[in-house]
Amino acid sequence: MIEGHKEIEVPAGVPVWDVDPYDPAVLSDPSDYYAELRAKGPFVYLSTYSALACGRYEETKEVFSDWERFVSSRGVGLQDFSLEEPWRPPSIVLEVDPPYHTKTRAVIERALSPKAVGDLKETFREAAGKLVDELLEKGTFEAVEELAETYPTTVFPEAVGLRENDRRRLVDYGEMVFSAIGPDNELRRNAMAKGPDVVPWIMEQCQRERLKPEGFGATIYAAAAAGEITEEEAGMLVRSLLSAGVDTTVAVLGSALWCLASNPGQFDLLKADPKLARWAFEETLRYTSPVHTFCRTANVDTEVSGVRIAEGTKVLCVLGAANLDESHWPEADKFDIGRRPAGHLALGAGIHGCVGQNVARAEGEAVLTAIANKVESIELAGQPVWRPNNSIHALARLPVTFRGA
Ligand code: OVV
Repeated sequence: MIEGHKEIEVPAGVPVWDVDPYDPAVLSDPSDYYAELRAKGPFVYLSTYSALACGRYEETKEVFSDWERFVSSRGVGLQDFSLEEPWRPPSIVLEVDPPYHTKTRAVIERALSPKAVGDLKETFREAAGKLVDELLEKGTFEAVEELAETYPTTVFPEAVGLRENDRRRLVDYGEMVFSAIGPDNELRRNAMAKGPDVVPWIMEQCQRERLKPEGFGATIYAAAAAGEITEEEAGMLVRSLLSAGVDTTVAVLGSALWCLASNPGQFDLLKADPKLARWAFEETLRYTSPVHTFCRTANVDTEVSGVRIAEGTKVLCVLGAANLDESHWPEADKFDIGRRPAGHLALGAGIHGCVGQNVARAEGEAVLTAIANKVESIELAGQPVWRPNNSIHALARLPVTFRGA
């Protein structure tokens, strides 16, 4: 066993590479690793982890979306749940396959439906306008803490219907679940050390009586009342919202600000037409891939692009590399809000594609529209610092200056 999964042989024709994709230095600045991964071939064998990795668009999409051959029920990190006990009871939507997945996915999809999210848009816009006004007042501020973390941890717990909010615990739980999707390295162990403080609080907030009568949580519990799922399953689906809904949106908002601050020409285009906010958000997803890597596990002996993949093989699907693949994206390394990057893999693909994407887009559009309408210029006020995480690509610090009209 290596990192909780079966040791595999190097498939014929696959280059062996000794890079550690989970080295904090690589995680903080992954573009050379992404480029080399794509250049080496459709797959590489990572000797550090005895796993395959792919970063070209076609293969990454194929492996990531084929749930029959490449299952999620054996874990979407390096650990194979059929061989090792996971750190928490597995997610009943992320870490399962059909037919069970179909049932839980339907419930969570209903809770986060376009209609449910549409009803929140005005609240999201108001919150964004107010926050951007406050930041304009400050002028120079720390955009990760004061914008990227503040905004989602204000509007999202409210949308879920949490009676109690604890920004720090929500952010720390996100850090834990996303670092868990990786090897047992120092990053993972540091994140896990917060478990005793954070996990009981999170589990408590998932209970029916801790949720308001309106919100995503209430809709999920309504499915339990209707007999579609059990109360326990409802609690687990609320846990999924709290697992996946915070660190992802924190990451993308910080990265969007970074993209606009470092590409003033693109910010000018956004200002000239604030309706481009949704495309600026989408291009930020493609360009920065807030979830950089998730794994799948081959559940059968199979073949992709002529490469034999044995049952039990862990495949790192490097979404961040696929989203910058120059053979799929013209001028892939350019942040271009005019691009309309349909088909990017930042929200995954196939049956496990991000179920919260309507919520994420509503948050992103609200914030970017408020910025486009109110802010005259965005400038970096210091060096951006990245925050290495085993599956999230996010900034730790981003000092910026907003100037108003
Ligand atoms: C880290 C993550 C992503 C998506 C879903 C979940 C967790 C979950 O707990 O369902």
